[in-house]
Amino acid sequence: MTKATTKHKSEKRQPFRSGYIAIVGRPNVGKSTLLNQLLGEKVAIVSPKPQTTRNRITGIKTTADSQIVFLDTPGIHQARSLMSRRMVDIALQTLYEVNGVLWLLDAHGRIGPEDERIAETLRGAENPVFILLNKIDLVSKGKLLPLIQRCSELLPGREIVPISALKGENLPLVLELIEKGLPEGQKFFPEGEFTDQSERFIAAEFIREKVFLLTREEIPYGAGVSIDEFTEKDEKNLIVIKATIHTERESHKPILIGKRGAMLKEIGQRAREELEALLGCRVYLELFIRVDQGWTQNPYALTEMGL
Ligand SMILES: Nc1nc2c(ncn2[C@@H]2O[C@H](COP(=O)(O)OP(=O)(O)OP(=O)(O)O)[C@@H](O)[C@H]2O)c(=O)[nH]1
Ligand SMILES: [Mg+2]
Repeated sequence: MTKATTKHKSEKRQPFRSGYIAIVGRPNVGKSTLLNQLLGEKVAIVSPKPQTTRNRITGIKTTADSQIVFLDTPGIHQARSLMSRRMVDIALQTLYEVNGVLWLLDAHGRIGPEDERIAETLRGAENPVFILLNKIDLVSKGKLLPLIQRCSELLPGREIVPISALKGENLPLVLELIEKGLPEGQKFFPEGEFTDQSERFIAAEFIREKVFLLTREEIPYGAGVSIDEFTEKDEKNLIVIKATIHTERESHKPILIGKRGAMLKEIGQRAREELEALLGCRVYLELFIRVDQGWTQNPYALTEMGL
């Protein structure tokens, strides 16, 4: 007999629900911030620059009543490079594999033609689509109503929730709405697991995030990170990570290294601190830089990076 039936004999316990939910939207609208806030864990990297997320990032939220598997995706935009095209394809493909969609729009930015194109894609969706108007902490209440109106015109008949992913505003309501719309089903992942990304992948992403945060112009967009070594030394409570930052151009290399290696040191130090917190042990991180001319246009190099 379960706890619920002994406690409330007349109350019937809700069936367990589970499913996959895509998080989509234009670049920089706050998709990865939302994923991290919903989970209370950092699984996706975040930066003020658009096109930060390049792969599909899984985040798992398990409660007593449900398991939601969130799929954070790269921003949908007019792709020019091969890498951008692959990123957008990842996002669009995800729409076919889920039980529901969170479509994020930026209340502080412009709602424009790219949002209209996304709306068109979502118009025929049979599963629940929730429109989340994000970054409401940056707009006055008076400006919100016309924006909500605009959203309802873009995609009629769908629930619209104004949120602040950064401040956590209205996120419990979002979770409640998602849960209600999920099909009955079992857990896909064991309790306690909050992502299926490997530690190697997360390590590469944390390093890439620091490149995004610390460098400017086209440098972050031409950078990719691969892990060359990831060795756990249990007896020393230490993980040794050796990673390579691939850069597209010879001219980017001295910038990534910095004056007397200052930039590379800063990238490494910040990534190491975060990795130590995530992995719960000391991390020895060694970074290398390699020029891979035009790797973002090379199909094989992109596949190597999981794109
Ligand atoms: N003020 C405010 N800033 C936010 C909010 N949500 C996200 N941001 C900021 O917006 C920027 C972009 O956030 P991300 O989560 O990386 O956006 P994204 O949609 O995942 O971006 P891509 O991966 O590039 O598509 C970051 O600087 C965030 O701190 C919010 O609710 N309020
Ligand atoms: Mg992102």
